[in-house]
Amino acid sequence: VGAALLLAGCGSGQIGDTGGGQTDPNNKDLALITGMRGEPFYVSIECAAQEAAASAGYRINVQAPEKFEQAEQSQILGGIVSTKPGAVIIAPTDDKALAAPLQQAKSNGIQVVEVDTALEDRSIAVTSLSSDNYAGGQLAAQTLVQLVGDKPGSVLALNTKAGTSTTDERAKGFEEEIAKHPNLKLLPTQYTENEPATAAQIVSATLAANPDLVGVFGTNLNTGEGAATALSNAGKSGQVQLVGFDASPKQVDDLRNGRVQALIAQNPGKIGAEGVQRAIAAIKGEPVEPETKTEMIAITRDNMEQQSQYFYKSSC
Ligand code: T6T
Repeated sequence: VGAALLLAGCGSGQIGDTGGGQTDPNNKDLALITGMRGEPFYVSIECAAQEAAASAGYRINVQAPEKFEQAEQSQILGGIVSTKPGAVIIAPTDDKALAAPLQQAKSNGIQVVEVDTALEDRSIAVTSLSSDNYAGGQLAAQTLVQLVGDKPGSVLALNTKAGTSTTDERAKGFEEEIAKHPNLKLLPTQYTENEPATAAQIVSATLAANPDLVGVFGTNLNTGEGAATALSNAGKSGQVQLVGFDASPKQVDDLRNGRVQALIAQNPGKIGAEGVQRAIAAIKGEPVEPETKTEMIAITRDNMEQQSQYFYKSSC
């Protein structure tokens, strides 16, 4: 850790960088491009980022695609690059497709800061802030195992879109942890394209084909919300244990009313605030830690009232 910190300290964000243009250290304009408009995880990032930018005396232009979708996000990025901010703070919706436009932004002297999701190519962003998503998937599995107890049966994980770095890592952590429990049969992970209705359809079909289903893991907000609907419609809430990821107002309601048994909550406020601070440091040419993993917590009905600081916002 010491060596990694030292390297970060010397780097000013430039070590290992290739193809970066000159950034004006006096540029006071930031841009934040989240993964999806109006979605509580990203709204919580946005609120914290706006506060951090204002208190540092920076302007911040916040934009997002209507859906978690790389084509619209790339278009938004193109528009923002033409306004020449000092940094773009972004949650790339695809770990490969956003690499070329972000490299282009960097070549134009714009510092790239990743929040939440990340590119496969680690050389483009000066820094990356996210939950430890692999560990989050493991935590979800451990929580589900506790909820299921000794009961043998099938378990299903719902991923979103292939190429989403966060949910891919969560699914992997979950699968590898569940494999340690021979009484649980892991069904093939299914993709929902981040549509709650698709998640609901998959869970309904899985229940019909696997009457021994004992647990479901929704790797993010939309998959978990869809799974809760399907289990409730089938009269299976609380019989099939559901562990969700994220803590939107609806997910928290579902935890309270027993449609969901546990949530793995992230800390989007910290990701948003630190994302802005790192962006400002990178613009000024100051040292920037290249990667930070923020904490997560497993919330159940029993401890939820003590953990309300982790609940997400639907508006600032
Ligand atoms: O789970 C979050 C985020 O971490 C993920 O990358 C995409 O989905 C969410 O925004 C929830 O919808």
